[in-house]
Amino acid sequence: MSLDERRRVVVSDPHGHPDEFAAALRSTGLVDDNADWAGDDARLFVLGDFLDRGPDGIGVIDLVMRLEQQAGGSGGEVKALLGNHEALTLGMHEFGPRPGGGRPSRAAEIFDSSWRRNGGLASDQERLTAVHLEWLRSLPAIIPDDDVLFLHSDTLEYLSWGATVDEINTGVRAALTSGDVEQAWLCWQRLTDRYAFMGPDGAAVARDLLATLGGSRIVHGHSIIGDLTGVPPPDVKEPWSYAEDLVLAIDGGLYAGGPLLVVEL
Ligand SMILES: [Mn+2]
Repeated sequence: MSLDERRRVVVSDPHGHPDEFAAALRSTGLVDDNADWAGDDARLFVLGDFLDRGPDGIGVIDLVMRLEQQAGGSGGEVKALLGNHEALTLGMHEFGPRPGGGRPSRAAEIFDSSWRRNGGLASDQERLTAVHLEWLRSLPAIIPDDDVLFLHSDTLEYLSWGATVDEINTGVRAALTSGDVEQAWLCWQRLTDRYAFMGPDGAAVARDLLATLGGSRIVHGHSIIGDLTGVPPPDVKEPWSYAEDLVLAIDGGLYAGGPLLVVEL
């Protein structure tokens, strides 16, 4: 059980769809018709992948940043996690080919092709400001919240950076600000891994990760419920609890025709 008695809501993977994101939040009373915070002292967790695959990733980031500011005014809170697409966006910005920059390096070509294959939009890259970049680089990779461990990705790769939440968040931030293309690439690759809690050992794997990092339940986005369960995304209606109820998947797969689930914990 949560020690904090305020309402706790979680949503993930809005992927460039600010209007759908605002509508989903509006349906649970967290924002009003202008997409301004109306959630009073509620706490909203957004588990990453703001960009790519949808038309307006910057619009999603601007909305989350604005709600962060507004929620504080009424005793609420908005907390955002780093997704693999944020790592990709930062890598593309820093190491991708420069327009008119001549022949790109091999590293630039690799980032560029991966970004294209994963739904990257030039319009998002062009609109990234210094404020967006600083905000993205400051996002934690993991948020522990009382009983819950919030992750973007269903992977154990987080442990490559350390054995505590602080070590991991510090390591990821260092990688994203290192200026080192190898570290930036590894960050994107590791956070793209998935399915760690599936299969017969899934519960044991989840239990081990919770014993290491704390919490009694993992809540993640990233791997869409349709892919985890075989249910077509348009038929997904609710989050999926699995691995002996130690893990909750909440990404309905908006970009694949599924719902943007807003989940009360
Ligand atoms: Mn993801």
